[in-house]
Amino acid sequence: MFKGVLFDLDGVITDTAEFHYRAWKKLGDEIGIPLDRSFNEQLKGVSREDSLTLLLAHGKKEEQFSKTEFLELAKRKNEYYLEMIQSITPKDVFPGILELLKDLRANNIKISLASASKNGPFLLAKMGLESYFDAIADPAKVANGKPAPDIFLLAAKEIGLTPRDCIGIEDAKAGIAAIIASGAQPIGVGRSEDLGEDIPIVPDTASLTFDYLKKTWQP
Ligand code: B16
Ligand code: MG
Repeated sequence: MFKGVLFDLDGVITDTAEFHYRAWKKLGDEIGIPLDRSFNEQLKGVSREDSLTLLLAHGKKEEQFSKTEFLELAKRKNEYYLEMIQSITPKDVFPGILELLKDLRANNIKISLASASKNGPFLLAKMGLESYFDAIADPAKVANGKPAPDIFLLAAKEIGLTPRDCIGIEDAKAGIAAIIASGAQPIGVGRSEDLGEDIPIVPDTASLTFDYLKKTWQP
């Protein structure tokens, strides 16, 4: 049986993936780089700076901004995003997640956050979920963002486990790749067209029950 679950946040615990999209879209419109939902799939799970690099390349404007301007754009996107997430409450936790966290705790399964977001601790506090988490891996402490395994390796380490004893849950292609590279077993939330045909996928978080996790676990 698995001993730990490594949770992505944006798009798995709550719908902040939508806010990230809207904040990037607002910034993109301002700098003349229109972006749609299909391109946005590439940004999911990817760090703020790496997302901006992808966005500028998408608009063929990589050369147009100095380092200082680049950092200003990343800051501006985060300000738009922060404005949007102020109103998040416990009611915004996705269906099934609270029950799953409670069941995991009742069964002595360790819970760790493996989010690329520097806003993760703020969001968990807003949703009243902090006390369910045994650890929050700090994305500022890892060298490489998703799809590299670093954040999942750290999330497992911080609960005293090897990723081989853990399930990782993700809504992003880069995140699934990161889970697989870490050695943990992935479960995707979303569509197999986006996340892969060869892993367990649920269409939404309501299907993420403790029983489902036990069923997908391969010793
Ligand atoms: P921030 P996750 C990721 O969170 C988001 O999916 C991604 O869109 C975002 O750019 C990244 O966090 C960094 O977030 O700008 O708040 O530090 O999906 O890994 O929980
Ligand atoms: Mg995500």
